[in-house]
Amino acid sequence: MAGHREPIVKRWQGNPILTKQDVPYPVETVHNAGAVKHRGKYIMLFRSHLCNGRSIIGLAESEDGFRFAVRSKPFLIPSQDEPFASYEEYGVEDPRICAMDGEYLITYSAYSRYGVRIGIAKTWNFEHVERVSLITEADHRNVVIFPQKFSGRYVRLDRPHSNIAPWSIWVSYSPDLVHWGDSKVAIKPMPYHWDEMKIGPGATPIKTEKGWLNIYHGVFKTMDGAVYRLGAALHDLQDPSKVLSVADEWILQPEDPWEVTGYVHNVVFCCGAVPEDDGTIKVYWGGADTVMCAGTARIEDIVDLCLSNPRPPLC
Ligand code: BMA
Repeated sequence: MAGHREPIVKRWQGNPILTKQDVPYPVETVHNAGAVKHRGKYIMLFRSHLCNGRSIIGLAESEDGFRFAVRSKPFLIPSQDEPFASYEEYGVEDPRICAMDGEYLITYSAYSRYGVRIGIAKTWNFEHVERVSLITEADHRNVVIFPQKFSGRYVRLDRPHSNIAPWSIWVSYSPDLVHWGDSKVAIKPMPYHWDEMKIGPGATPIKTEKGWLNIYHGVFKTMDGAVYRLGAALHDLQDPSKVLSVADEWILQPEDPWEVTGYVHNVVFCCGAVPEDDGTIKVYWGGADTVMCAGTARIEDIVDLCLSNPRPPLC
């Protein structure tokens, strides 16, 4: 028997795919990018720390999903207009992109003296971008919107902070992208497990035959700090608040030198994955909050991992 499992996510041999040297304006990091395919081209909206420690969002484009060129100007910087300006003064972070009805909804973390909340911006062409709404109070992060409505409502996964329970993944609904409610907990970290400290949604969910694939991050606290890994879960196709299965094992952990060492060591953090017609996906992740990396996986392999060796979603 082999001493290790075949990797589910195969790393691109040219990793890291994007670093601060590729950015034509001054930034210190390039990480945690949302990703989507738009008119045959791959788009990444990536986060960068500036030298003052606050973050902005840039745009990179690619023909093949691996070799990216960065636009000359940032894509999303803190808004000057209210009500957004007050809540974005410390920066905008960790964007996710959801293709919906011919537009792209971008959810991002908005940081300010009042905490962290989630904003939505939208674009149809990645040239113009406009703010839509601030959809949570403090403290929420990691919102992904399902790329389909359910009984006429938008559905999101998110991760509120709480001092009482470990930070879990929740689901909420909205008729209009402004008002959200009917919230329920969906997945909780599992005690003494690779994701025991906290979990949060990662990539925008991907529709598969067996359910919505949710690639999420899970964190384990060690004597040397936290380790961020990626895991996978399946949500019911008709009712995404219903979790069909959570894979017991992670699908990716920090291993390459630029994932193990950097601005924050031992981090792989996913904000986007792009499904392809041949049954594979390209998964994108930030390495050590410093660079962007990519890999490929067969969707069926991740789904099988969820179904063949699950752990309870709420334990
Ligand atoms: C999380 C977020 C992410 C970051 C990760 C590791 O709490 O801030 O943006 O990648 O920590 O530092």
